[in-house]
Amino acid sequence: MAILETLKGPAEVKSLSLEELTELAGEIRTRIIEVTSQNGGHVGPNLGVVELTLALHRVFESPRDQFVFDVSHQGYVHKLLTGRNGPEFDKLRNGGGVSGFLCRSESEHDSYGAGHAGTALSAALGMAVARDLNAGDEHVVAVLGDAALTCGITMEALNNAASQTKRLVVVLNDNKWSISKNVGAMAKYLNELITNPLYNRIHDDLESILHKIPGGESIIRFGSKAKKEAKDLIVPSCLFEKYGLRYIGPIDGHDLELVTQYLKFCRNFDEPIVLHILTTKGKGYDIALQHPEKFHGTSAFAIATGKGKPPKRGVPPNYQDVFGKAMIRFAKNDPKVVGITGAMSTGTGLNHMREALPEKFFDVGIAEEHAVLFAAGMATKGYKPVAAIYSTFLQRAYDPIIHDVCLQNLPVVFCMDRAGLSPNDGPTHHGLFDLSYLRCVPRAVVMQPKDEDELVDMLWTSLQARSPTFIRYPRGAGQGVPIKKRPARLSIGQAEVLREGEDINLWALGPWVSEALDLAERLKVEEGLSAGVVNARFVKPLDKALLTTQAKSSQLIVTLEDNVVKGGFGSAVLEELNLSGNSVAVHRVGWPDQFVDHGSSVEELRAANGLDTNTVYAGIVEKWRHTQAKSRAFQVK
Ligand SMILES: Cc1ncc(C[n+]2csc(CCOP(=O)(O)OP(=O)(O)O)c2C)c(N)n1
Repeated sequence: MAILETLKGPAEVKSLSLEELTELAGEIRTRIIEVTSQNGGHVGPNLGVVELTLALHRVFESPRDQFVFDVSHQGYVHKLLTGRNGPEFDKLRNGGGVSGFLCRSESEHDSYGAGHAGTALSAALGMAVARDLNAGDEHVVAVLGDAALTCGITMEALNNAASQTKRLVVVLNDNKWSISKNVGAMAKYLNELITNPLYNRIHDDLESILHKIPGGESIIRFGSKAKKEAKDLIVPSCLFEKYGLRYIGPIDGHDLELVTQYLKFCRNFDEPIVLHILTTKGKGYDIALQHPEKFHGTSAFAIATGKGKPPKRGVPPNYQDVFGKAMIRFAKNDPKVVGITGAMSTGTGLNHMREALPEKFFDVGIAEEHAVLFAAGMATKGYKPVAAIYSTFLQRAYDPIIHDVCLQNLPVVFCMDRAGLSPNDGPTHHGLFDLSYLRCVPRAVVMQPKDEDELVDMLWTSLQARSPTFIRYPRGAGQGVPIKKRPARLSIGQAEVLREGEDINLWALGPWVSEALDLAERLKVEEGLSAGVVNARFVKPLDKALLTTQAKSSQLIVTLEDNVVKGGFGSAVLEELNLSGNSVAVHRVGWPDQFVDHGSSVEELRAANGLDTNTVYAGIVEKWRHTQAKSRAFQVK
């Protein structure tokens, strides 16, 4: 029977021989490839950390000792070793299955949840300091990818670590890749650590250095294999040492025994220590090795070919591609238009620009705060920067949005991808808050297109604006409308009436617009109601004139949005009506005041949160009846 199937918990990893562990590593790889080929997921990062994760569980005692994985997209192996190899793993990233990230509510072995990059070192340091205050003796291990070092927060934590605790193990899992090839000076520096002959010279003196360091003897005992094969180094002049952490490595992160020995050494070390391991993204699956960017995170694929399912015929182009191609069009005609991404060129569609106009494309690394400030700086010199950042990751740049873009009134265009749900990724990735967090910022113009053609209009309009603009749009396919040859310049703050209504008016945003048209028709057919539909387009500024007119001419305004209801578009409508003294009934449709789990599809999650078409329809009808009953009661009085 396969070892993985019999494994009851991480403690059992300790009793396996090296041979059995090697077999187990193979089984884990097979399991991950099989499940991700069905469900999609982070294939490459997980195949790259199989030996590391086995070694962590060999050396430490989870959950007593705690692992903090950065992003935690590479946590599948940890899940498989900590009792989650059952049907829940078959349903990875789907409803009823385990999350694609570590999740505190999922297992006691997930000591820290994540999904955004750069959080591990700070959180691990906090845990280590709390342990020290409690006089505890458990270990805390932070596992960082090389790209975590492009995150400002990681550097802030690094600056703080040595002065706060004596015991913290940091594993730097260096595979040279972020999602794309890692960028910037830190990537070059890590490469230098691996290749610089100076360090290799120090390698030769390793034994004498190890004699002077507590625990070093154990590595010497482990023998010359470690020294020869893994370029063992202790580099006093390296960057981490300047920050006050000891540094050891780089070593081969796929040599299980070697990584185990080094982790044992780190475990007994009485200063914060960085263990630098070298791994290969996609290890054990040739196709992933050949296409590291695609297999960082992929949708379902055929194992034999690596190819995804062919797109269904007639599926419209997705918003990301429409955006990326429009960027090329506009940037070719205007030398001031530039595109900025925080390590997400393919996800956002800016990869089109990376290929076509590389001199106008800027990948700043996983550094959203910096991306926004960088854009602001360019805007002061007359450039028209377009920062393409997922809604969820833009949360990280809230202060620069307020302090550096809006307060300075700089014309930065924000293209907020993944506004709405990112179903398989779940709560760390849903973009359900941006309307609430942007609507309150003075000068921000906030909009959402009803389709991909209007996205191009909004981009064009924003590039002409002299103030900050924010365009949000969902993941995936557009509505299938043709893209006009010449984009339209929209009038900022003007909504579009798509259907007139005397009883009810549905004010919808984005994908809800086409849904609202269906709802309006159903209200007519089933309830005999005259329901109008407005493509709101702008959440800020709102089309106040149209809103107040409709507030007087109809009896119910319904708002529909992919944002939390609290503080979102519907709240803006309520506030406006209140300010203008209109007491028309308002019914808000949007996401509830809770974190929305991961699930198989948008439809599944909408149904689970009362947002499927039938429930939304029933809610509108109920509100309408309630409004009528109230007005009848008022007339009787
Ligand atoms: C704040 C933030 N921005 C962007 C992302 C998207 N993202 C997920 S993983 C990843 C790359 C991580 O690279 P690395 O840490 O080196 O780990 P690897 O996948 O190479 O093991 C990025 C950019 C994110 N999760 N969080």
